Amino acid sequence: MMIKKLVLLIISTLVLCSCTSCQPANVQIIDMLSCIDSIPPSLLEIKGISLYAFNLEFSEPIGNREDCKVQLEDEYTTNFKLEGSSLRIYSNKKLIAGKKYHIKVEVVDESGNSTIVESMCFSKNLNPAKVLISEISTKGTKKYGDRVELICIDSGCLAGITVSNGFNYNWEDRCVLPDVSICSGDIIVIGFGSDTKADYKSENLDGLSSNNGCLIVSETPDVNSPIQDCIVYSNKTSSTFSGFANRHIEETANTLMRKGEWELSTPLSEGAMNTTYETSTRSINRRADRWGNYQDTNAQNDFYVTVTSGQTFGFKNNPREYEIPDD
Ligand SMILES: [Ca+2]
Ligand SMILES: [Ca+2]
Repeated sequence: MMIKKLVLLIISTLVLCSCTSCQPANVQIIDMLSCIDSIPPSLLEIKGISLYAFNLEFSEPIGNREDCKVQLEDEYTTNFKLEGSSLRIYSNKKLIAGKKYHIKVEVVDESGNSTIVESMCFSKNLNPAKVLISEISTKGTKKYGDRVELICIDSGCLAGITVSNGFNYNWEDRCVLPDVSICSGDIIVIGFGSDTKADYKSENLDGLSSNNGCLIVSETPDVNSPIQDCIVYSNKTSSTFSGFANRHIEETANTLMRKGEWELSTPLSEGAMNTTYETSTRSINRRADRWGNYQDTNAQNDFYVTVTSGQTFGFKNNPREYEIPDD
């Protein structure tokens, strides 16, 4: 045993001496010699997959089942299944669609490195409604606050449908809708300002970005959720960040355009819905065809600014468009 350790020490020393200028340094060289994985698994993704199950995806295969501990909220008893780097949690009781659940797991990789993860996760909505953004107000006042109106174009359940101003974890405000069924043609209003009267309210109520911004309706609050609709808006006066005056908005707009959710333009803000003439009562409205069907071509022409006092949150849109003064 002593001889083996001595040989290993000599080899380590030789390798270290011959690699003093190499990167990365000592820790990894010793790890390579001993072939020991010392990094615990990290959580890559967590999502609801049915009304009874969640799936957690880790960075590497999970080892022994006996070493794992899984815990869902108090009233729920659970079972779980391991499959490579996936851990599937099953609840013995039906979950509420679109509700946020607290999950705690302890997992151990094949080398015995353990990690504890605590996370909130939304349960799956199996019959999501389809909605479009029908009206928005980003220049709200106390009387007429910042709002987003959605119209249902395909009946279903709202649970988990999320309206946010950014992607994945990179948003400033959002509203995750509750377990409510709606029918085609139904209209709902989400308030983003603190004094707004609305059916639902955003998490922070800080108001929407007035002149430049993006609003995204995604099917779930999860990372990489399918997108149902979006709007990119700008007053097109800034010379920075592709005309959006803000890096986060520029990045979000760029992602929407790359995904084909909004028409690509150069500079990026050129194709955005123009907010110059919007006010607290002149909201931005989705355009309807002559039969009253809302159009969705993922471009600025899908929207217009309505006339003064023309906002109609909770009701059918006012078809009268604001006429830009000649001057
Ligand atoms: Ca769209
Ligand atoms: Ca309306």
